[in-house]
Amino acid sequence: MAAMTRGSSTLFRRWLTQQCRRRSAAHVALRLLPAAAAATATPQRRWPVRGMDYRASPRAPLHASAARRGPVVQFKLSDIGEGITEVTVKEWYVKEGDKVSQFDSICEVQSDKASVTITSRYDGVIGKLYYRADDVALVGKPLVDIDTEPASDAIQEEDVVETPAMAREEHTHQEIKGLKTQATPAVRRLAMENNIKLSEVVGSGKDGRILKEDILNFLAKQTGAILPPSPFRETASADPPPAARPMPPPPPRVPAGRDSVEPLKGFQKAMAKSMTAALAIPHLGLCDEVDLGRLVELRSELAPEARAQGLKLSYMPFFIKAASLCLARFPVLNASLDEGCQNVTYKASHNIGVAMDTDLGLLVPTVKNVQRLSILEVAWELNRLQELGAAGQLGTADLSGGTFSLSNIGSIGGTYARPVILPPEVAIGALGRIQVLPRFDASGQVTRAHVMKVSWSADHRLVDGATMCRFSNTWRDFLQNPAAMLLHLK
Ligand code: CO6
Repeated sequence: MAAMTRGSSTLFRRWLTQQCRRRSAAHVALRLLPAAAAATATPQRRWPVRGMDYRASPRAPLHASAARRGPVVQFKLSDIGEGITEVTVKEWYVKEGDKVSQFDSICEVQSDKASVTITSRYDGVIGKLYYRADDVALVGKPLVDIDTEPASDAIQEEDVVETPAMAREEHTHQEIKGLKTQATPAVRRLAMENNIKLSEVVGSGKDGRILKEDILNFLAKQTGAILPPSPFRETASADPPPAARPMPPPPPRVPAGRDSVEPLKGFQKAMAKSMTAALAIPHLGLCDEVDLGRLVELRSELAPEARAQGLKLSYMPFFIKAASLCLARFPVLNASLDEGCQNVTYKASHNIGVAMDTDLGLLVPTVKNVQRLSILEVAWELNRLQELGAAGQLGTADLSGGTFSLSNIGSIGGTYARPVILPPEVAIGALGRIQVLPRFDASGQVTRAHVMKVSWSADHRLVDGATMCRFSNTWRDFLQNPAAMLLHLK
């Protein structure tokens, strides 16, 4: 069997290289397309970004006509969709007195569903900010005043444009003295804070994009400062194993000896809401252990090759794909129950939510249609979601539509967990850390096994223990014999 695993892994490796090449080309094309579109778009264009609701915001014809005379335009926070009525202002990219151009990022706001960048439709000067960072801003209420330029032909009827933060780079084209500068809002902010004009900085990124390093270098040249080492993340391979990760310092939030009361906001508020709803679900629990020896071997062969193509191949894509193969056999675990427990909907798509530990708290972005994806495609998608999660830029589309979830608590060192179902889903699995432990093999000899504990929770109104156990056994078998998954790959 080991020989079979090795033989099939060679085949798999060849196939992986092809897929990586194909994927890289597609990835580049996808990234270029919107940028090209942005460069040629008229100012009126609303950006077609996946997952956002593009319903027209309330019109403000007064602004349009008044702005042509160069008045102060009062931006109101317009409807973001999804029934969102309030957002938290995460960060301002401008301050009062700043000059802004169309498409410049003004601020980033956070709802309980997504992070959204508000961009300017006007050329002008910021007159007033109605909120401070961390304040709660209300939909329909003023967000910012802009003294528009009399000659501005950019006046629109809508108050603000909302774009999901994940698409920010596509909105950062700016014309300054005839030169187009490209930079992310964070880089613009850094420039702004240091009174640096982007038009004076030479960008070292793709197509002349200005990077954070360019700003720091510019600053260093101006001040003669010595730069610290690049703050950009090392590759995944340089990460220490989970158990060896240094403990992050505790945030100094509560002054010693004093209680502090803070309102729940954003994702934390959403977690409180969904976990309260989860209390209404009678959970059944089932735990088992999986010997991942062969998967550990297979991944160690494949990961360097994937890494060479710019992809981090962790264990998760295998766990996710194995779950999807099992959901095809046990569709009741990829279903939802209506409120009165009268009907069950069996979902056609395997949209597998992955619990993610981010600076904003626990988020569960979903890898969509896993039933149609290869393990490699799942890995690319997971990489994308992790990057967005790390940057606090996951949008509504990525955070909704889940049909089943996995929580890898092992990646932060946990061994056992009791996962809580995310309604309207009916099942979730928690995965512990892979430990090297002694186990008996088939001939009764003690061997080194790579053991991972898995804990499942299912909605007992719909799922019985035997079904959950059969699902778990099938999932375990796929992962104990990963070569068997090859037979199901398309
Ligand atoms: N064991 C051992 N090693 C692991 C494991 C386990 N379970 N999981 C990941 N890793 C390794 C992984 O292979 C990487 O190793 P190298 O490739 O050699 O560098 C490394 O740890 C880092 O992996 P990473 O976390 O970056 O990627 P992965 O794809 O495994 O996981 C993720 C992605 C989004 C799941 C993860 O980053 C994450 O956020 N995990 C925390 C999830 C969480 O917070 N769950 C709790 C939710 S609340 O469920 C809950 C019931 C309660 C407890």
